[in-house]
Amino acid sequence: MSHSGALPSPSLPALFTPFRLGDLELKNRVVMAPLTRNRANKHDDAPNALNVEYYRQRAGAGLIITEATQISQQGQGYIWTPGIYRDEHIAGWKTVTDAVHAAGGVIFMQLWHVGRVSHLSLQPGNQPPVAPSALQAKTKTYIESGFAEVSEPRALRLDEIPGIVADFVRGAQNAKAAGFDGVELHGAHGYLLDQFLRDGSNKRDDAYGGSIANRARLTLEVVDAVTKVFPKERVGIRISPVSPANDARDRNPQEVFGYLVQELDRRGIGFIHVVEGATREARDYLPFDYQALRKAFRGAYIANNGFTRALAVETVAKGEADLVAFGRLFIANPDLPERLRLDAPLNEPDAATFYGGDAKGYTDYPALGRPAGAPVAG
Ligand code: 8OZ
Repeated sequence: MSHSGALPSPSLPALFTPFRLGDLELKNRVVMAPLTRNRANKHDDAPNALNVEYYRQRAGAGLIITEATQISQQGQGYIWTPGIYRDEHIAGWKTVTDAVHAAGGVIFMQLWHVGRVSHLSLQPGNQPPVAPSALQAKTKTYIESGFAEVSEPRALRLDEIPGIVADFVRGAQNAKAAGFDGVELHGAHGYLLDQFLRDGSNKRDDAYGGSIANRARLTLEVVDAVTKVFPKERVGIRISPVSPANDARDRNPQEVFGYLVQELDRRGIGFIHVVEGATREARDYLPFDYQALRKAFRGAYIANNGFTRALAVETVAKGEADLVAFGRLFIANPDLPERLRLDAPLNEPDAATFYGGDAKGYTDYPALGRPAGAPVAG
């Protein structure tokens, strides 16, 4: 149902107007969501010229958030995802940020540690992946040979936790060296930070388990450390309070994420990026009051998950979100903000080419009025 007929209708919906994120001026409120595409270099997990072209084509976004990028080899859970822990990674990402900036875009890196969502074959020395507790997730990853059950993890020792925080700090420092405007922490979808937050995966009895404050401790330590690398307004976090992705479960998500967001507000970070509902399922998969998070947080609220043009326009017009992140639509439409603004037809995403492969289904989606693969900007 739309109320737009009854509301005063400004010539340009707020979704297409600029937004001030800290000291950054975003040219519109259409965000490119982080999207795993598995097309980094096979030999060193560094971004390459094809990845540069993909991001450059999408520089019309108000804000690009990169695909999830591992902060260490231990933080990797899928084959051919990019890293941000070696000099080659910094150099490769610098070519991406240069191209996006030259095309007038703003780009944040999503910093990622997968925790238990990994496989022996991807881990240093083929050792078990790490997790808050030694509980195997009921989920799959993909490795060189195809889909595989994730491996049984081992619990991180208390004395290893400072090293995890340090890896996030190194990731943020490297992202800064690579020219990123800011970073988003991946606190969603059952990866390491989310594993600590939730009682289904965190059975620890030390300072990082048990109470909600203890389960949120690692995430908040990472936030505190990374906001010393980037100004606090240039740090955001993605959360997915009710998503069951990668076997994420909690008995009381409203309370857990209510506490977390209250603490993030105290720290003054730039945004929370909220995956509303379950990944690739209905938004109302489980009851959750997202507006309670929005009201508890003075920074920007990015909403995500299955938004259509109409819903995004309405959500921003009503003030229920500052920005809306689109995933699948951005895969298929390099010029998505322009198409949405014009209410032009959209290309359909091809799921067969989402993960891995080459230019097909990656940089060959046509922009409006341009043949497939032709430059979008610059
Ligand atoms: C799809 C495939 C692999 C990883 C996420 C980083 O869900 C991911 C991801 C998505 O956040």
